[in-house]
Parts: sequence; C-alpha cells; structure tokens
Amino acid sequence: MRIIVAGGDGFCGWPTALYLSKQGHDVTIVDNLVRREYDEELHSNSVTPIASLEDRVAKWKEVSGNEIKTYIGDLNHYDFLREVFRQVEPEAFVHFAEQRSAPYSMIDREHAVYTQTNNVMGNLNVLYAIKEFAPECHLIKLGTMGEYGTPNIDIEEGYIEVEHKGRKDTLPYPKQPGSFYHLSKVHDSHNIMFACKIWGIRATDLNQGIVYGLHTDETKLDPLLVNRVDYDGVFGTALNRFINQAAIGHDITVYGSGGQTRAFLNIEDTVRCVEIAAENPADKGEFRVFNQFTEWFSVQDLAERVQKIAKEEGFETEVKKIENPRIENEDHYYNAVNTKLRDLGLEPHLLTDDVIRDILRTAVENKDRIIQENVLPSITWK
Ligand code: NAD
Ligand code: USQ
Repeated sequence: MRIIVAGGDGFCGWPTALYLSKQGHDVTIVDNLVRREYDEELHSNSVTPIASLEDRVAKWKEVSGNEIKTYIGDLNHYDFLREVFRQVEPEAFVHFAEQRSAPYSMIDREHAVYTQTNNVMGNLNVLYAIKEFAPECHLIKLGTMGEYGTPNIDIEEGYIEVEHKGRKDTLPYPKQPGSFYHLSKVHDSHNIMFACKIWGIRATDLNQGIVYGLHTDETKLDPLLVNRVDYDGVFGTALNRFINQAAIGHDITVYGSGGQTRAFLNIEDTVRCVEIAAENPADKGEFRVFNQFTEWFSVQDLAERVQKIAKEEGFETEVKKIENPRIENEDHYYNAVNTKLRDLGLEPHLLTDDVIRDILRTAVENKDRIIQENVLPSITWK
C-alpha cells in the first residue's frame, strides 16, 4: 500500500514509518521538521541523540533495502501538499504531524494560536487534499484520549447511545479536553466527521493514550535509527519523564495529589495499531473512532513503580508531590473502553517491570544529555 506518514520524523511517526516499510508498504514521510525547532526554542533536546532525517532514511535503506521517500514541508502550505498528493497518490494518509504538547499550547496567546492554527488548518488541508486528489485514500488521524477528559461515566469509543425525553440516538461522545492542544484535537475530530459526511471520505480517528518507551525492533537495528525521547517539562510525558528523572537522581514530579488517571500504551503497540487501521480501512463516508491504549494508571502509581525499579537498579529517587501547574481533576472516576483494536488483532505489550528497566537503561546510557534546568515544569495553566 502507498502510505504517507505525516510527522514521520517525530516520536511516534519515525518508528511507525520504519515498521510499515518493513511490512512491505511503500512509505513516504512528510514533515516540516518543526519538532527539532521547538527543541531550539526551548533550549531542550531528545535524551537520545537523533540523526537527521536524511541520515535516518539513508541508514534504513542500507539495513533493510527499503526506500522511504521524504518530503520536507508544511501541511499548512497547500501548494506543497497538493504536489505531494499528486506525486505519491496515497492509499492511506497517517497523520501524526501536529504540535502535540499541552504545556506548549498553554505558554501564551501566541503558542495557543500557533498550536490551533498548525493543527486545525493542517488537518483541514489534508481533508481537502484527499477530497481533491485521492478520494479513496483512508485518513488515519492521531487523536487523543484527552479529547474526552475525565467524565464521571464510562468513556466509549467515539460515540454514545443517549436516551432523551423518550427518544434515542447515537451521538459523538461528549468532549471535555484540558488544554488548547487537546482542544485542537477535538476541532480536528469535528472537521473530519463533517468531511466524511459531506464528501464521503473514509477516516479513522485513533484516540491515543500517552505513549511510553522508545525502541521498536526496527529502531534497534542501528544507532542512527534510534527514536527521540522527551523528558523536559514541556514535551516529556508522564512515564518516560519519570524514568528519565530517576536516571539522574531527580525527584519524580507528581503534580498535585497524583490521582490523575490516564490511558497508556507502549510505542510498539502504536506502530501496530496504525498497521491494523491501515489494513482494515473505514468504509466510504465512515468516521470511525478507536480508543488506542492498552492500560490505565494513576500518575502516583506510575511514579511509585518507577521508583521501585530504579531502586533495584541502584538509583535512589524520591516521589515528590509538587503544586500542579495544570488545572485538572486530581481525583476522579476513570473507565474507558478499548475493544475495537483488540478485536482487530492487537496483542498488547503491557507495562512490566522489565519494560520500565529497559527504558531506564537507555536513559542512564544517555543521562549526560539531560539538561537539569529543563526537568521541572515551567508553564502553568493560570
Ligand atoms: P512529535 O512532536 O514527536 O512529532 C510530530 C511531528 O510532526 C514532528 O516531527 C513535527 O516536525 C511534525 N509536524 C508538526 N507540525 C507539522 C506541520 N504543520 N507540517 C508538517 N509536519 C509537522 O509528536 P509525537 O509524540 O510523535 O505525536 C504524534 C501524534 O500523535 C500527534 O498528533 C500527537 O497529538 C499524537 N499523540 C501523541 C501521544 C504521545 O504520547 N506522544 C499520545 C497521543 C496522541
Ligand atoms: N504529570 C505529572 N507529572 C509530570 C508530568 C505530568 O503528574 O511530571 C501529570 C499531568 O498533570 C497529567 C498527566 O500526568 O495529569 C499526563 O500528562 P502528560 O504530560 O504525560 O500528558 P498530556 O499532557 O495529556 O499529553 C500527552 C501527549 C499528547 C497526547 C496525550 C494523550 O503530549 O500529545 O495527546 O498525552 S492523553 O493524555 O490521553 O490525552
């Protein structure tokens, strides 16, 4: 299948591009490399030293024999996107290419506007490009579990059956996102649903939980193929961040009470979920939603697990509750459905002690790269 992986230079996109290429798909990466620019803006970095995209794909060709084509450009430049669609004629478009940090979107007005412009307009351009140049192409869009927020009822997969004043309907599940970033994903979902309805586009919204880990079988084949890992207070996400904190003997930073519960999955499952979606395309006009996670944990429980494994590995670290820089529920009900990907064949890689140990060892190997000043959170919601 001819597959475009937009955002293929990023944390989820790079291993997905390699995995799909290994499975025999004809993969093209589209990326404007802006994630590397955010690192410069924030004076931050990936824990692992990542090669340029050019060197990455050249090494992949050498080790696998497979070519991954690259187009460096912005989804918001429609002339560029049009040309990519004309040349590639994609059968599936995997869309990772958005600004994905909640704290980054909350820095100030400019970052909020940038996040929503980049994400919502970029996605709208992709919808138009599919309509105009590849109407059969299946859009596989990365959404987020955070679109739902933390309601006091079970979270369904995209839709909920409602009975109101004696009548019934199946409606989009209510959205209560917790940042301007998460809101951008909700806006995307609405635009995609509408485009499916009016133009007959086929789309799958993958409402992904927090991704942890970094290695996949493919990224391990050569040091030049290594994936990026974020640890800082802006782009670092809960579990990976805690493990990197432990590697340098920093306190593990639990925000507030730590009762916040979130859905998680291993990067090895991210790549497989995208493959499952590609192999089982949505019908024409269908807007399908899959909840893409395998387990959920409270932040406090994760912190304690990391502390325990770190101790076994000889690293003493404290779990420290610090003032929550975000405005969010810290003590809430959480029960989310995730059966659709499982029904289509996902076999989860669950969070074992060995998985934590493996990520920790990679963090320790690279710990001299961690910039201490970037570890504590610096952005507040207030
Ligand atoms: P990332 O920042 O590492 O990668 C995103 C990539 O997209 C980067 O390489 C960036 O340069 C590129 N990009 C951004 N805007 C672009 C644009 N306008 N045009 C072209 N390229 C652009 O992020 P990630 O962690 O790999 O996340 C990928 C997707 O998955 C995002 O949409 C994110 O919202 C979603 N997601 C991520 C997680 C997670 O835990 N990392 C969880 C749930 C959902
Ligand atoms: N948290 C801490 N301590 C930290 C960092 C985070 O307690 O040091 C808490 C946060 O307060 C929050 C939870 O951990 O309650 C998750 O925060 P996060 O930064 O790991 O994740 P989040 O901001 O939700 O965003 C990440 C990705 C985003 C993706 C989302 C999936 O950056 O792209 O959409 O996870 S989800 O959470 O399901 O919406």
